[in-house]
Amino acid sequence: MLHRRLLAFTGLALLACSPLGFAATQVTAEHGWIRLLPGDLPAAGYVVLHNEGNQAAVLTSATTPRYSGVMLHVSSTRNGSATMQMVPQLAIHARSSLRLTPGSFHLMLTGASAPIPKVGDVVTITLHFDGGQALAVPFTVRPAYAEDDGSGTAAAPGT
Ligand SMILES: [Cu+2]
Repeated sequence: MLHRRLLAFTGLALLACSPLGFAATQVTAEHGWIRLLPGDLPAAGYVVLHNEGNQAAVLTSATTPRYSGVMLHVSSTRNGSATMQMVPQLAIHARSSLRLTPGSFHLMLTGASAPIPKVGDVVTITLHFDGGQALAVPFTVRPAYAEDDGSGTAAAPGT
C-alpha cells in the first residue's frame, strides 16, 4: 500500500522534471546589447534574462550567424588584473533574473562574418536552454565606450 503510494509520488516528480514541463515562454530577455571592440578583438554580448517559471532554466549555449564563436564567459578580477573564464552553463533560478553585464557574465563573440556587425546594427543571438528550448534575442550593437545603462533592445518576443 505504502509502496504503491511512493511509486505514484515518484511518477509525479518525474513528470514535473521532464522537458515537457518546461514552458517555451519560461525565459524572456530584455536589454540585449553588444559592445563592439576595434579590429579583431572579440565583442561581448550582454542581456537581462528573466525566468518566469517555477523551475530553474539553464542556458547551455548561444549561436548566431553573425559570429562563428559564441562562448559563455565570466569576468573577474584576480590579483588586481581583469581576467575571464569560460563557464559551461548559466542557471537562472526559478522566478528570478540573471544579468549579463560588463565585469560579470557575458557572451564572448568571435569570428564576425560578413557583413561585419557595426554600431547601430541589431544582431539576433539564439539562446539555447537545457531541455531543447531556444530563445531568439535581438542585441543592439554599441561602441566600445558604451555603458550598461539599460538602453539595449527592448524585450524580446518569447519564441
Ligand atoms: Cu569573455
